Amino acid sequence: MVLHSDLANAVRFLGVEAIEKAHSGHPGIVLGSADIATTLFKDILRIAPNHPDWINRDRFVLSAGHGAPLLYSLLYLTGYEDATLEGLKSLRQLDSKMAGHPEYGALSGIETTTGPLGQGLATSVGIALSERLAHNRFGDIIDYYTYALVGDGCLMEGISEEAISFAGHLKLNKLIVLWDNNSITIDGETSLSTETNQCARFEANGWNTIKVDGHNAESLFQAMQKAKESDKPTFISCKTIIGLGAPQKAGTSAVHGAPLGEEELKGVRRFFNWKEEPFSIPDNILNEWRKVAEEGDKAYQEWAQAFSKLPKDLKERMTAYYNRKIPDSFEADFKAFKETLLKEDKPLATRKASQKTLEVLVPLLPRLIGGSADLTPANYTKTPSSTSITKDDFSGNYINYGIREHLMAAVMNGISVSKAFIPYGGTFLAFLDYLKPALRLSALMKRQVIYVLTHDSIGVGEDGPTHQPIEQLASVRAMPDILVMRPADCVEVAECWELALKTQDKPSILALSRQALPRFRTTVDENLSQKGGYIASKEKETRQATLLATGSEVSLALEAQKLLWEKGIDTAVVSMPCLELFDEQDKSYQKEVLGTAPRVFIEALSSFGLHKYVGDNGKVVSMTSFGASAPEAKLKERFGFTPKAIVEIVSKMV
Ligand SMILES: Cc1ncc(C[n+]2csc(CCOP(=O)(O)OP(=O)(O)O)c2C)c(N)n1
Ligand SMILES: [Mg+2]
Repeated sequence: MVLHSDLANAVRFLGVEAIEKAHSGHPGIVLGSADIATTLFKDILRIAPNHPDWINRDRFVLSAGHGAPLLYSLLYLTGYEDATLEGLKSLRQLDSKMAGHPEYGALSGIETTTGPLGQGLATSVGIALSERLAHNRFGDIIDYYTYALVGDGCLMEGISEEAISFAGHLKLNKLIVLWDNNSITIDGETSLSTETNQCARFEANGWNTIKVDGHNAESLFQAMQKAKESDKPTFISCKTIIGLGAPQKAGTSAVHGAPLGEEELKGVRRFFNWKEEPFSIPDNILNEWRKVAEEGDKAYQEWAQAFSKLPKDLKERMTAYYNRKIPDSFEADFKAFKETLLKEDKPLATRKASQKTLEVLVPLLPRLIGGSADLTPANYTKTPSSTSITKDDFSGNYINYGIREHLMAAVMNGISVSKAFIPYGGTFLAFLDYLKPALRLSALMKRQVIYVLTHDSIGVGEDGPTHQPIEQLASVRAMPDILVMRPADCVEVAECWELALKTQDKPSILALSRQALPRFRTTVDENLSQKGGYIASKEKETRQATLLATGSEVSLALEAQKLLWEKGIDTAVVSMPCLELFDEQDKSYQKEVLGTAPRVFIEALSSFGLHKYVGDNGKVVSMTSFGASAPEAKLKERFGFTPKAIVEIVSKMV
């Protein structure tokens, strides 16, 4: 007979031996949370290791990402094909699928990347919300639970507050959070830095709470069963001992983040009476664990049967959603829309052009789930076809995130890894830094998440320097695997939205203006933004100067060009909506666009990263300080963003 403790010990020893072999890792949580994880994976989770992509599997998020070996051991034991003993033996080594922290895409059982504390908890809110959305659209065929294992650290991070209050508000009752309550973090006891009564805090946010002994399998099982029946999200405080069994280090921070060492490991073996060789699991224990896969197969087959009996149109709709199919009619419909933009003769803020685009996209793509962090009327993210999701009605397609930018980005990650939907969400570009850690995970996970960041320069005007972005765009341009786009007129906005929708393996940022901008594009036949930069207005005969610009500064460059022509300086204007895409073009194309004449790059943001486009003899006209509170026109004059100022600079260069 195989006991719960045998199963848990298999998890423990695979984990700590892997850490020992790697000479690095976090054994404390592996030893301390193995009982919680064993109950969850053996008795509660509905997963199918042989069908890891089953869309209705329960989701498990290891928010305390430093416990990665715990997850890897569970994935191996329950029979995920890609989680191997060899993998465990190469934990944390170059090219191993078992990295220091769980990386989305590395192993099929990793639901999201975790490691930055708090992110997993907030992402799991998005995964749980996706379940509600999909359940509403497709019915009972989607009804999974989402479980997150969090540590003291996750609960101390600010993002946890946003996550807890949002999930409580929406009554996401299929979200169950398990707290590895060991009262220890890296620096020592949690009493060094917190007094928080976590259960009271969760209850105040509308959660159901349960307290259990985190080493008692029966109580853990009862608590998790009860949690599944709640009409609110549930927080289970599982009291544990970090590094359980380590003779000197258990219950102390010494066991948090360094291998046990020979002596301590011997002690742990004695404590649990574990006599197996490293990485060796007795057949009876492994067989018992592998029953998870057998039961998973059955659950999956039953579900597949139920799916096959659904009405044909529902099946087709679901398949299209989960395969991320863009409807066949999209190209023609969107082209027709772009043609209407050529009638747009009044200047239009690019944020408003974005709304016009969304007015077409939202009905065309029901997979789009929009939202804003309480700036809906400023971001123009809502359309007549958008309906807000409420705690009583998940039929909508728009999320009022409240003033929770960081949570918004993490929820969008959760929605994105759930595959059915494409999330987009808005805030001001100046507040990008409030959501940056989650945006970084969108990029790291290569997920399609669309950030609509408006009020993209000193053009904000009177709200002043707190609301005027300077360094934000440069900071995201420095990030790998993300498209940063700053369209210059209504046509470019539509083109950039098209790129964001078609780029399914990266997040996108659309940086949009508050202020109105004239349309300069006269054709829509080709998506010119796709090349990242292109000649917006050619020189008349022989190029003597080139003005490069993005967003609102393109129309400024075009005005300057006219004045320069009057002065006899033959100038071309290049629009650069996406530097990343421009950098990917052939050298010959880049040379043709940039030309050999002196170049000036104009962008009313930080110059960081722009000099390479102008060469040694070029100039960058940018912000070198924070902005100021004043009407837009005054600010442009003060900071040198007028046609006259540009003409003066160019005149001295040619
Ligand atoms: C955002 C963030 N800040 C800091 C860290 C570094 N870090 C990793 S684990 C940890 C302590 C976590 O304590 P707890 O969650 O209680 O884990 P335990 O020590 O109990 O395993 C810290 C500070 C991190 N991973 N992410
Ligand atoms: Mg802890």
